[in-house]
Parts: sequence; C-alpha cells; structure tokens
Amino acid sequence: MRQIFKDIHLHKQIEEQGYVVIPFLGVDEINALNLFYERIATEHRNGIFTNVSQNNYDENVQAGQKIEKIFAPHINNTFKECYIGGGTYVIKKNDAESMFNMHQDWNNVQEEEHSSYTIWCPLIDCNETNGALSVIRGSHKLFNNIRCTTFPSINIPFSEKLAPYLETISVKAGEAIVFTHNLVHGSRVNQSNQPRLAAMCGIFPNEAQQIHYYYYENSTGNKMVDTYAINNDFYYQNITNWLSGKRLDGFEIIDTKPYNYQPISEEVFFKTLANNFPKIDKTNKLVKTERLSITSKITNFLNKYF
Ligand SMILES: O=C(O)CCC(=O)C(=O)O
Repeated sequence: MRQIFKDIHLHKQIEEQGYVVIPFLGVDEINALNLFYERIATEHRNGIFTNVSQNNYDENVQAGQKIEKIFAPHINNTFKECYIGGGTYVIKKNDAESMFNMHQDWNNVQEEEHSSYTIWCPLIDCNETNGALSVIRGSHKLFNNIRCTTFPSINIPFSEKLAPYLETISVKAGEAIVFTHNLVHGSRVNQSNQPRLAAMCGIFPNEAQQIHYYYYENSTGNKMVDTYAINNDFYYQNITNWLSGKRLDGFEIIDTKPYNYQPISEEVFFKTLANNFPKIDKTNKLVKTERLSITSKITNFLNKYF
C-alpha cells in the first residue's frame, strides 16, 4: 500500500507487522486530554466504552476536535498526505467487564486499494495489568472478510489457545500504537486500581474516501453489500444508533455489490493462525522466527553472510 509514514522504516514495519509504536504526546498534552475528558465523563458506566457510545453529538464533536487539535502537529510530523478522522476517548474501567475480545475494526476504506489506521495513545502507562493493547502481529494479511455494523468482526476471547499468537504491547503514557484497521487486536481486563484512559483517532490517505459497509439480503435472498461514503458524523451521532442494524440515513451509497468474501468462523480463524504461524513450543509460545516474512528472512540471511 501507499507509504503513509514519512519514515520508510516505519512504513516497512507497519506493512510487515500491522502496527508500530511511536513517541507521540508530551506531558502537557496528556494533561489537557485528561482534563477535557473529566468534563464529559459519564457516571456509572462499567467495562470498556467510548464517548461515541455514551455521549451526545455536541460532546462527541468537541472531544473529536480536542483530540484532533492535540494530535495534529504530531501527525503532521510523522505522516504524509493523510487526513485525521473521528477523535475518540476509549475508557477501560478497572472491573471484570473490561475485556475487549480480539477483533478487527470496521472497514473504513476500500481495503483492496487503501489502508487506514488507528492512532491509539494511552494517557497513563499501560501494561499487562491495566489493559495494554494485545495484537496478533501480521494478522492484517490473513483475512479479507468485511466488518461493519451488520456484519460484525470476529470476536475471540482471550484463552490458552490464543495465547501463543498474542503480543501485549506495554507503552508509556503518550506513546502511541499505530495499527491498521484490519489488524486483529484487543485488550485484557483492567486489574489495576484505576481506569485506563486512551485517546485515539483514525488516519486515512488523502486519496481514500472514508466508508462504511452495509451487509443485507435483498428481496430475492441474495447477500449484498452497500458501500456508504461517511465522515466523522457517522461516529459522533452515537455509534449505538447504527449497531441496531439501522440504515445509515444521511450518508450516500456509492456502490452496491454481491457479498463475495470468506466468512471467518472461530474454527477458520484458528486454522488460519496455525497454518501461518505453525511452530508452537512446549511452553505454548509461538516460535518467534515463524513470524518473519520471506523478505525478512532474506534480509537476515544477507546480513549474516555479506
Ligand atoms: O482501548 C482498548 O483497550 C481497545 C480499543 C480497541 O480495540 C478498539 O478501539 O478497536
């Protein structure tokens, strides 16, 4: 896909792994984002949630603008020819309901032609205990199914079976994980004594329209997918609106096509992982070298012998 990072090494890394970690916000910016969240924080909400599922349109717009304004200079330093979309807070309360199963995010661009990304930046240090992000490195290359309100992503709980494939990425407050929307990711329960707050936004190549798919069966029983052109309002109008399967009123349909993808059952998911990362050792850990692509193997070989 087209290079979106100014730094070619970051570009290669994200193409290969599906994510990169970058230094991002400073202390003052973290404080400003924390303070703003306190203004719109909702009461009595457990588990993991975002302001776009909890707050009203005006608050979501203000939160988005705040996040985008603080992120923008760093985005301009790091990325090229791209636009920012949908700044949001994601809150993981320190309770038993705060697990976010492993999933892929919705398609936000036509992934046959473009890649799109999330910048996820925690506002406190994050590790295994308080719900750092876990990813399956390279999983953005493995599945091509669509993900949208009417065709949800895979949703795989954390388990022994999944454990060998996972990497949990500890990051300091203000460091960001940039990941492709089709990378399989999630986060465990927050077992610390305080909520974990993160701010995030989408990054889209300038040439890519933001989209949302709508899967349905037509009157003759054929499986179909409409493509809506969307913008930030889709998120800010309160995401639970759309999760009921409602049509995306107010947004234009720019394409209609038959559903022609490979659905991913849990069985298909684990078979695909086993085929792509075949070596698991006796301690139930993936043998790391299996994660390397052919390109990395050739580079390693060249570095070793020349
Ligand atoms: O913040 C988290 O723990 C997970 C967020 C996430 O997976 C998402 O927003 O898709």
